[in-house]
Amino acid sequence: MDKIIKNGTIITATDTYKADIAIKDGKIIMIGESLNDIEAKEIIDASGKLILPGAIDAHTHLEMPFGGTVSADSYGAGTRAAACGGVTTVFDFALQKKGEGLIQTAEGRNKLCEPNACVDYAFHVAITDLTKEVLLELKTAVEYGISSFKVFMVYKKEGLMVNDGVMCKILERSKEVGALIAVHAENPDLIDMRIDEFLKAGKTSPWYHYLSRPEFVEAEADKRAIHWAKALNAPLYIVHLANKEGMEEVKKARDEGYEIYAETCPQYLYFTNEVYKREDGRNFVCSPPMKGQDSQDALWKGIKSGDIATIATDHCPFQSYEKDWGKDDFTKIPNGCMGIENMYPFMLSEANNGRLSYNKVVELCSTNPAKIFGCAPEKGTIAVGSDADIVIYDPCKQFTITKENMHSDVDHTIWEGVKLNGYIDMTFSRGMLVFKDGQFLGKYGWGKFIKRKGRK
Ligand code: DUC
Ligand code: ZN
Ligand code: ZN
Repeated sequence: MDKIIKNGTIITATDTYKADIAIKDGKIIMIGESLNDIEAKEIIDASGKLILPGAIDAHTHLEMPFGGTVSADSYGAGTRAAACGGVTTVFDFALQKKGEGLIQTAEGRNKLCEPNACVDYAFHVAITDLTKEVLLELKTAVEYGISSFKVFMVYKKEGLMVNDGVMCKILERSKEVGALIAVHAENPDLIDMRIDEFLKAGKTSPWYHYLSRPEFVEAEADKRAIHWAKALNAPLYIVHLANKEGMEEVKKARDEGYEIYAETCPQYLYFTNEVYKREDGRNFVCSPPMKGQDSQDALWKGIKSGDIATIATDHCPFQSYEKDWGKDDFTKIPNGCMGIENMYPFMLSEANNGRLSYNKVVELCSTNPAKIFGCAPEKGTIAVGSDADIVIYDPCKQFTITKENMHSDVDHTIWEGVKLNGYIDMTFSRGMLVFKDGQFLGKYGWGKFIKRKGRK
């Protein structure tokens, strides 16, 4: 054996039990009550610690051209921060350029990602130009191992948006080929109209970023997306759900038996729109924006009821000087925040504080994304035969997030000063130790592209 992790408490989405784990060639080979007779090159004592599957961040934007710049974490830096936050698989968004094929888009991004990734990764390709060829290629892309695609209902001026007709065509085709469509739901016409009014009135602070995209702007698009998915009986995944009315619509559709998945992000579970009144409010500018307390409460309720399927980060950070472009005009602030290193520790700290169970955190941050996006059971659980993507968590360690103890390339964090009850001790990616006691120990280029299964 390469490694045995002894004396820890294993947490999966369904079970909590004490056992030892034996690892060989990057896989979990054995799980047993006490693997004392097995020889191993290394024994890791996890007494008093929890052993969890590595998290899957199913929503990142690494070195992505956006907002007049490129998001500040490269594939190397972003996946390094991921490893240090217990994330062992990252799903990045690859934006299709006009005229490009879907596999071509993914392969283009892979050229940047493969030499640098510190953890395993996959791509959702964002469809921005639906030609006849692209419609046909959806099938080939699923066979290639890319089984999820994104559509934007916003970013019209930026050339990323698809209209309702295109969205419906994609949804219909996704059903035929066994793909899952993820949607960013906000209403662009309302946003543009409101931005125009605010700028004309000289209302330029980050608070007006929120007011240009308030609850109802997101809710309308959630409802529209769900309406089309229901009408076509196609599965749908709503990314970064942040509002109460949308949450209620998801719940209603799910209660009616439709396959609708909702993802939310840690920033919506911790911060509210009050952040936009702060001096550093521009650092929190992302889309959709943080919403009011009622929405945050509804998201937590959705977690409890099972109507939130996953937590992911929408990690898309920008440096302070880039955020400062919008000091006097919120429309000039590049949209996006950091979170890849904070998601799992934050959610686990909430579990440690009794807000939800550790099993539920594992389900939301690891098992569900693996199942929904076609990479279970290799990813997303602790089981014999699964990849040894493992986090050892110390529930007694107290941790305060600060820019200095983070591992991304960004010069600030919206999570500055947040205190966590419990923290990650170690992260293993396919059996290799990539994080220990605050230090990144991984390797650039270690991460592998994950070929995923389609839905049938
Ligand atoms: N929202 C952001 O805030 N950043 C990147 C893309 C997005 O949809
Ligand atoms: Zn988005
Ligand atoms: Zn996003």
